[in-house]
Amino acid sequence: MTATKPSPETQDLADPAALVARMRAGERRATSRAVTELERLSSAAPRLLEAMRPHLGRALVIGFTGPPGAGKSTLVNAYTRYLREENKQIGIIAVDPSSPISGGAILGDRIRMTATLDDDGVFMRSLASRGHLGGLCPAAVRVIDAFDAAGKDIVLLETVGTGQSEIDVAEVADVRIVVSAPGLGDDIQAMKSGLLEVADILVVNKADREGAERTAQQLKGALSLRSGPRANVPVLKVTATTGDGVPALAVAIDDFATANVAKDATVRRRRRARYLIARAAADLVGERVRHGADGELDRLADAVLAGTLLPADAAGKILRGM
Ligand SMILES: Nc1nc2c(ncn2[C@@H]2O[C@H](COP(=O)(O)OP(=O)(O)OP(=O)(O)O)[C@@H](O)[C@H]2O)c(=O)[nH]1
Ligand SMILES: [Mg+2]
Repeated sequence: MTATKPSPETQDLADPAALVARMRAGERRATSRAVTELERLSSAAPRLLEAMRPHLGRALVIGFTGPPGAGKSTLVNAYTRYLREENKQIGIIAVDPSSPISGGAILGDRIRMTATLDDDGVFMRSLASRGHLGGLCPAAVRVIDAFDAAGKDIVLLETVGTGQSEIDVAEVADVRIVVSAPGLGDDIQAMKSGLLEVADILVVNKADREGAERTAQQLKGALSLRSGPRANVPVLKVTATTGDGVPALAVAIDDFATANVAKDATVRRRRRARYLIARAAADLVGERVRHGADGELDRLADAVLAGTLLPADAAGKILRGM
């Protein structure tokens, strides 16, 4: 009998510490393997995370969110080029809200993120936010850890700003950049409500287009209505396609990080862990409400209909029964 030769995957995973060492030495295949295992939360993931733990906490996570088509991918590409001039090691995570089947946006990102091609200092991974309604997926947090363990200095995280995702980005990223552009119409209205709340820096991209200055003034106007630190959020005009304005954005990011990002890695990583717990809790409650305790749920629904119980109080009852 001949023993079957172990596959490269099995070999990679047999010794997680060796895999992490190879990641840190810049071996792309090793990083790719780790990212895939963590993304899928495979059976190898816990041991891998254990081997990574001593190396976690260095990477700065910068989130880019904003309406579809604002130019987030193009900007991430331009900023990556800038950071590569400074010899920074970069990890990019693009969360694709579309179905995992279409794949269209992922292909588009690859085309726009040309800085990631043929450069060993850049590693990019697209994730589908399956079932998470456009929100960030918990898998993204694990991929951040993989990039961090691989020695990336900066992780750039792109998500489309729809509903849940801006809240998620706010919790996960150390620096939050909201990207808008002229001509997005009603999206500016939407940004005023949700996205503005989470922005550390506002970018008006497509500054080469008519209306960019007006968009910038509108955003400044909306910001001036708030009090406290949110009133001082910088609004920067950028042309991602040419790179105009990217150095000024880089300075603004550095300034923000120096002044506001906790030096203590535990503080930053704790926020991400809290996000993961909250997401898991929300999933559990959702499961329970949808699949468990049908009779109880109907009873509570009738009470809500009768006006004797508020939906939030009904949710509290379900939670206490868990
Ligand atoms: N004129 C101009 N066009 C730009 C600029 N930046 C991006 N674009 C174009 O805008 C379109 C959308 O750019 P993307 O970078 O894919 O935008 P996105 O926000 O990542 O889009 P989604 O990920 O689909 O939400 C592309 O056709 C880009 O070439 C810019 O600075 N000026
Ligand atoms: Mg994009």
